[in-house]
Amino acid sequence: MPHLYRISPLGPTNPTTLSPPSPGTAPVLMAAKVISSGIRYTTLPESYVRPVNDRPNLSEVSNCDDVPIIDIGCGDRHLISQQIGYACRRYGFFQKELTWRTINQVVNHGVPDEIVQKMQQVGKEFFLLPIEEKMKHYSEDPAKTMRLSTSFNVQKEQVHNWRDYLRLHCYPLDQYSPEWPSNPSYFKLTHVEKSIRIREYVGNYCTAVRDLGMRILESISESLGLQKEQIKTILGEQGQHMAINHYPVCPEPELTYGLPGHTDPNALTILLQDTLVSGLQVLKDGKWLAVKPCPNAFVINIGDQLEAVSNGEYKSVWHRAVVNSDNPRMSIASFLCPCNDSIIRAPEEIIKDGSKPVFKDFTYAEYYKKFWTRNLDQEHCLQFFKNQ
Ligand SMILES: O=C(O)CCC(=O)C(=O)O
Repeated sequence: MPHLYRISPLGPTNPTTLSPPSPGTAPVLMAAKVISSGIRYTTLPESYVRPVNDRPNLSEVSNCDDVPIIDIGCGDRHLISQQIGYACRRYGFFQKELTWRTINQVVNHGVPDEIVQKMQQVGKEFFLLPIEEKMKHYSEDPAKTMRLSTSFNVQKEQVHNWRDYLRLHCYPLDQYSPEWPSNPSYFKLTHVEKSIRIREYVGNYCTAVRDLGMRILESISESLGLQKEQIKTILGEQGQHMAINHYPVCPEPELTYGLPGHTDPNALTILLQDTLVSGLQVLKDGKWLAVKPCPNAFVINIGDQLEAVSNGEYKSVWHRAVVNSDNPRMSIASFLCPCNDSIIRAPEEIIKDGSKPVFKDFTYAEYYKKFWTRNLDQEHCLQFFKNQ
């Protein structure tokens, strides 16, 4: 049966024929909810236009020149944890009045170039697939473990974001990789070979990034004066998700976001930026600053769970993605997420004598549920879990 997609409310008002009918089949009138549909927009559809007081003001954004760069492969554990601690505290704990939160970049990270390039290739090729192929994976249900979607939370939000994304659960690999898309196609490969290839490329990347994330968590633990394994123990058997974000060329980038300002609900995010096209911005002293892509580096964001586990000493970073009218942009975010049943609680060692922990105890499942009931750009979700 042909797939018929309605554009409303996410796209132009009239459905558009995007692909010619295949020989011998009925014409497929198709228009997609996603924005990577092949339509070249000349104006921004109404549902993406932000109110005047909530626009990116791109001309006022300057470059962030001092994102700490940490050589994670230097072999000196003590130095790494000192640098991570410094980066995490720098504007978070010691200068609490500032809104700059914790973001840093790691180089010499041990994820081989070839694995990174293949991952980027898969991401790019996926979003170049014909719309009908991509839409096989479309869903607006955040509970799905593999889905193509758009914006952020289309069922809840008032204004949409100029982003499509493929979201994959990645750990345990054996459990989730069989449900990943078996396209993009690699020339001259059989269907079976193709699906092996994508699973191999993406799977290798996931494994390498997970290993990097675990090493960073150990350093973070040590930087807080805790045992190396302590934070990992609190977080339990961590899940891992990936968002391959695709931001198509946008006709009016001043009027919308790829993703509005938010912090990540998970523990740690390992972000692979597009090497050529900028778009990531972080909040510092109440101003948005652009983080230029740094070759061979991952951007590391502290997420809400590490803010809670560190008793608010390390802050989760406010960041956003802006779009542009010249080039599409891709970013690949890998999220390490506590086990659903883990009790998120700061260890006694880092709670000052006699004081109440900053946050109530909660499970990650509770937090994640709350996170998805909101719009991305609402009040910080951690506020709901604060001790009075
Ligand atoms: O595209 C980016 O640089 C940021 C992506 C992001 O914030 C996210 O996926 O949560």
